[in-house]
Amino acid sequence: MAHRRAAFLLAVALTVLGLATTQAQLQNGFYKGKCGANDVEAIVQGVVKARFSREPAVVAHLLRLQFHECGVNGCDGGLLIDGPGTEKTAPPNLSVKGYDLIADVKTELEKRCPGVVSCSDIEILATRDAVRLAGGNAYTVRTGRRDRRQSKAGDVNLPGPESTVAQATAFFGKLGLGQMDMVLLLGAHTVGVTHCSAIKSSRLYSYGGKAGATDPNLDPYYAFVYKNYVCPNKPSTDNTVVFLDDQWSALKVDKSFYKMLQKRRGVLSVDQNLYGHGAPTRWMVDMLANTENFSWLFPQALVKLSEVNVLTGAQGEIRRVCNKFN
Ligand code: HEM
Ligand SMILES: *[C@@H]1O[C@H](CO)[C@@H](O)[C@H](O)[C@H]1NC(C)=O
Ligand SMILES: CC(=O)N[C@H]1CO[C@H](CO)[C@@H](O)[C@@H]1O
Repeated sequence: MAHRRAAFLLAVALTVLGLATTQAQLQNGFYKGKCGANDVEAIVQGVVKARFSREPAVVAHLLRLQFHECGVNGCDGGLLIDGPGTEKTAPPNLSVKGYDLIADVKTELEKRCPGVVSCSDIEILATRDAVRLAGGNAYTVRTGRRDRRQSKAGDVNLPGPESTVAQATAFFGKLGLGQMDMVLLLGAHTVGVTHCSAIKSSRLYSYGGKAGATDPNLDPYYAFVYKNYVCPNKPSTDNTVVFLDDQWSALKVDKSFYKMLQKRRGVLSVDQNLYGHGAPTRWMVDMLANTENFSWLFPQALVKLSEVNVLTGAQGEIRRVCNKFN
């Protein structure tokens, strides 16, 4: 009898705990009815759409922003805080863009319902909208994230462009993401650019630290084009822009990235390594290049990334402006 009562009380306690945690979880349409008669997600979409029509590269800016946001202490708005000493000021930030778009969306929302929509949710919603505008599938994201009152440059430990599959896998593993998620998320390199500085020494002119050596994993025709036309070996080309994917679909969210890897035309080593001989990820690249699965698997991976270590409920805050704590 006593046992049964104890079991019953335990069940009640677990239910109450369960409810308490459910309350503090992300939800579909969290902002419905919370911004007067306004549709928060439609407002975000409107701003992204207007920007996209004059600056299609915004899809690349936002995808990278979501990675640098969620990959460091979770999707908590920490990347957006102005320095000194914040995540934004760490070296890998140098080329992250899209901050101004997040600020524009925030301004629009604050006019209608101040203090309601978090900056971290804006980042995730805006990226979702941009992916769709750039030819990706539409997808639903849950909302209700809160913004962290902390942002430290010292926490930024993102992998470098020459990472091996093992190193990259370990990084994504710490975020709770598997190898397939990683291969899908690196598919974001189907849009956007890098700079010659990221490939000159490592791939074109001193592979493996050997002066004059070219990376044998790079298609010889591409190596020729890069060396002679795009990134000639002189300092002035360091900031020359190179598309991460092929020139013809460089701003389209599609599976072409994986087709490039099959031809040894991945730009960054970290990308081409996914298709290395004997790499555990090689079959995934083939599968994504040879099927239409990327269109629906990519959104799923983005959603997983968007839910890494989020704050909800009464945690954190809703910032008034995205680049400063309240
Ligand atoms: C091992 C993981 C990764 C590494 C080492 C890596 C590295 C890089 C590097 C070196 C650049 C070029 C930066 C520059 O020269 O300006 C870049 C650009 C980019 N990355 Fe990644 N990345 C990784 C994962 C991701 C993920 C998970 C996403 C998104 C889901 C992403 C999205 C992008 C985008 C869209 C760009 C182009 C940005 C633009 O054109 O503005 N990356 N990445
Ligand atoms: C990808 O698509 C093929 C058929 O198009 C299917 O057989 C396969 O199971 C899919 N892979 C994954 C990981 O969903
Ligand atoms: C926008 C921004 O804060 N950029 C900073 C990125 O980090 C470097 C130092 O690594 C700063 O000099 C930039 O100002």
